[in-house]
Amino acid sequence: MLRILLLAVVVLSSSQRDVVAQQCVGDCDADGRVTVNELILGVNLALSASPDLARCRAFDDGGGRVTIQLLVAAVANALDGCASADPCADLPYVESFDAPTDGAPWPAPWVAIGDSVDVAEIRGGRTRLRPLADPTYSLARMYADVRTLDVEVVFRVRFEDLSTQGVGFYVRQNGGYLTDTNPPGEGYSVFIEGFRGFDGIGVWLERDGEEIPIEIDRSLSLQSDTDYLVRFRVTQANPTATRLQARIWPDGALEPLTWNLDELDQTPSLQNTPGGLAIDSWSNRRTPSTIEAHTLVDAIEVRCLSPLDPLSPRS
Ligand SMILES: [Ca+2]
Ligand SMILES: [Ca+2]
Repeated sequence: MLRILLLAVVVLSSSQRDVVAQQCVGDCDADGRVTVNELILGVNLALSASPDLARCRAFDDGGGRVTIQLLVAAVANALDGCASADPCADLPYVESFDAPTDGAPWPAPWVAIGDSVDVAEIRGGRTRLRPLADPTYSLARMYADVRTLDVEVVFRVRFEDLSTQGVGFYVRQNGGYLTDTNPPGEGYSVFIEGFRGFDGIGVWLERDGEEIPIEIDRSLSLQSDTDYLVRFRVTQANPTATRLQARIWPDGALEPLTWNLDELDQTPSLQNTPGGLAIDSWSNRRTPSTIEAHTLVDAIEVRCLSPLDPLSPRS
């Protein structure tokens, strides 16, 4: 039975590879390759009535099942390599969060990661996110498996209590949460903050689960309960460096022509490394305090900047 299914998957993969090879499905240990052992594990999980997907999240279809399409994609990734997948396959990604019902969960593919989300819901056509107070680092993170590499992101952000809060928006994010997951969190982000005695926008990276500022513009003057728009561009400048550009302006005002930040970063593990989207809600309040304020993110647009994409803004 196992051999027949594997054979069927291999045959199917030749015709469906282009359709499904958009993420590194089947790469259980996230080492950038899909091995025969990982394929066999996937088939065994597919044959199980109640698959233990903790053994390999890279075979989860999002609903706790291993579908034939996922197995086909895994074979394609085993043959072609993970990096060969089309980096624009999931893009553009546009989400208005205009859910009809207040209190609805964030729409798929957004999921909470890290066990630190207290509130994550839709209210008034936008997201509300709030972390659980932690003894050392109060950070809620939502993740979306939307493949990004060279991209431009625009989103709207609002703070209920800017003096205690920050909001991060990650691309190339690997689905990890700080050092709590294996592998730990990695990615590039823009971070808007007001909790350290200045109002700022920064470009940051997460490496081995540690969030590190690359550069911060501390010259802003932001306010709570006010809508801002943020544009964040991440592009592979050359094989060893990524360019990170970010700007913020009040919603309704004319968008500035200049970037607040325009930086290069050479962290090896983040070069040419695709990943998903993540949104962080940070609070400087820690236990035994509680956290009452939310951060609100809305109107997300993510566009591919690959020169292969005819709709790319770069062209
Ligand atoms: Ca692997
Ligand atoms: Ca909305």
